[in-house]
Amino acid sequence: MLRYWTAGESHGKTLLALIDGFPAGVEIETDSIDVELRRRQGGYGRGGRQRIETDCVEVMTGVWKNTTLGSPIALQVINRDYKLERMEDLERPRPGHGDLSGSVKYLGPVRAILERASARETAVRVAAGALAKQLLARFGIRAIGYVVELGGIAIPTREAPWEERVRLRDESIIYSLDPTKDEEIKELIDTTGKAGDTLGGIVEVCVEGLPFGLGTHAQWDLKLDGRLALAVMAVQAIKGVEIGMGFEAARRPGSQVHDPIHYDENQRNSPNLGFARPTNNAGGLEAGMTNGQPLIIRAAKKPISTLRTPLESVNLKTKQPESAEYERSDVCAVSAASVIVENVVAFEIAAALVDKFGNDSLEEMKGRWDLFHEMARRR
Ligand code: EPS
Repeated sequence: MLRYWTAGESHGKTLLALIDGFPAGVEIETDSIDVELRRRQGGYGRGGRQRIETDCVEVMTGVWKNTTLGSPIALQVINRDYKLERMEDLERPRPGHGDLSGSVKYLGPVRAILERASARETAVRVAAGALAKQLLARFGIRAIGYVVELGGIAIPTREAPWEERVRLRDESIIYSLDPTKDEEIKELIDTTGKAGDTLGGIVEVCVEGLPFGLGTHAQWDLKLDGRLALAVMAVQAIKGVEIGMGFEAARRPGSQVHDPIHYDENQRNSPNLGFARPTNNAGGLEAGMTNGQPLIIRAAKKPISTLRTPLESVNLKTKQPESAEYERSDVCAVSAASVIVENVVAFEIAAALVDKFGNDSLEEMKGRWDLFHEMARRR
């Protein structure tokens, strides 16, 4: 089983990820993890914190001569803005944040909740996902995340070769596949920020190169769509997840939803084993298993809940009405969410991959991958 936990507070000393069950024999490159960390810090509309931090990963355990040992891997991203001991508590909880429910639940200060609830923690989730991507790359599996809607403005995606999509996404200041929309969205972010308000949006992740049979139909908590939904919903500020056609499938008859099955001998050696599908409304998952098609998953992110023009709240001591607290924050972190969702999805795919092909060593996984594909083609 491949899994991970994180630890760390937003303004604490450090952020940690402890990864268990990562196979031995995978050569690790920290530079490409750092690229993902820098992307997470970017995107138009981010706040002052990102000018303080230059996130980079340190691999603390589980690696020898740049190669994984099969033992637990601890990753660290140090907070430059470590100041937790000097920070005060908050008295007026921010609507939308965990301030109120957390301080009631733990019978303690708001600071204790917000420091861990903050999306700063996603830095190490991205690091864990970026590490998992290095395993996926050995099997030709790759993931790309991009913004498809921001502040109510829809941004078209496009059918284009992988490298072209990566180029467009990296060109866009908000990480969409249509940089010509950047200016309009930049203006919206600027005017929203000036008004002391914040914006949400929708991000999409596409994973290509997936084999048949990751996940299973056999038990509810092992279905891959369920596991992906958990991982994505568990990202701060995510309020909804769709796979493939998503909610739109509920509005159409079956004939306009389900993807017909064709067979094309020429595609026999590709991940779909020749079972070509003219459409991919299922988003690569049927009955909780991958079906050889690309995975398409979307997530809706609510606007950041810290508002410079605050909403009504209550002073927790006096119970009198007062405006909510404001602490330095972002106007919009939807671009960052596209990086985070891409990486948490990558981790779940890697976990499903080791469920199917084992996780002792990369060499054994590869052998079992080849054997499975040979057997599946022979059927
Ligand atoms: C974040 C760091 C935080 C916030 C943001 C995400 O830094 P700070 O609180 O020091 O300004 O910018 O956190 C939130 C959106 C939140 O609600 O807490 C980051 O690194 O992603």
